[in-house]
Amino acid sequence: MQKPKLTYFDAPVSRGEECRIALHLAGVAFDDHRIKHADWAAMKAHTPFGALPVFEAPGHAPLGQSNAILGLVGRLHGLHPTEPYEAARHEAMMAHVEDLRAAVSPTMRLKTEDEKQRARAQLVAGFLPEWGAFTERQMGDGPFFAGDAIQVVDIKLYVVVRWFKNGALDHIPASIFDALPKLMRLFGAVHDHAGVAAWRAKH
Ligand SMILES: N[C@@H](CCC(=O)N[C@@H](CS)C(=O)NCC(=O)O)C(=O)O
Repeated sequence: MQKPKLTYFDAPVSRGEECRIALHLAGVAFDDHRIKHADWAAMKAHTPFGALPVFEAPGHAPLGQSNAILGLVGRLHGLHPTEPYEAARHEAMMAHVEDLRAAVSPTMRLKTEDEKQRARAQLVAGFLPEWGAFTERQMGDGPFFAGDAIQVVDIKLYVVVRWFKNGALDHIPASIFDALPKLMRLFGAVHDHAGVAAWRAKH
């Protein structure tokens, strides 16, 4: 293996896309290995945690868990704080994003439309606005999570908010987080960031 490799499904979404964007912003020339869902079952047992993304760097064991990958890339390339307490504050927000995915993702596996509608109505009535309010409370004067410089936490927040804003989740309004000014400012700042826009244009 000559260069680092990031393996994820062939779609510009979720945990894999946030790692790809981080690697791109870090200026890392990486092998953007995209797999088909049909090939996943055969690969699953060979990954560190039975899930994607997986990051492989020459001379190191494969690394799973999106937040660990983001933290590593951020620390190596100036996209994550060096001060331990501030780094932990960013890591807490990244874990908060994973909590959001853990709440919403099970509704994608429900068998009937009725079950899905009911589960999502519950999220809209409680978990999602609470998640947004707690997120907003953690944010400062912006435009990014910790001021003027984009960091891996911003990429993670951007990708997860885009999931909702794209209207991809039936029964959850695409505008669910629109009333949160700091989160929306962050979303806009990441979206308009030259490196992020360049990545979007290419993929
Ligand atoms: N906590 C893990 C979750 C990884 C995860 O659930 N990945 C999904 C794709 S976003 C996956 O691999 N799904 C296929 C499977 O679990 O079999 C992380 O943050 O990387």
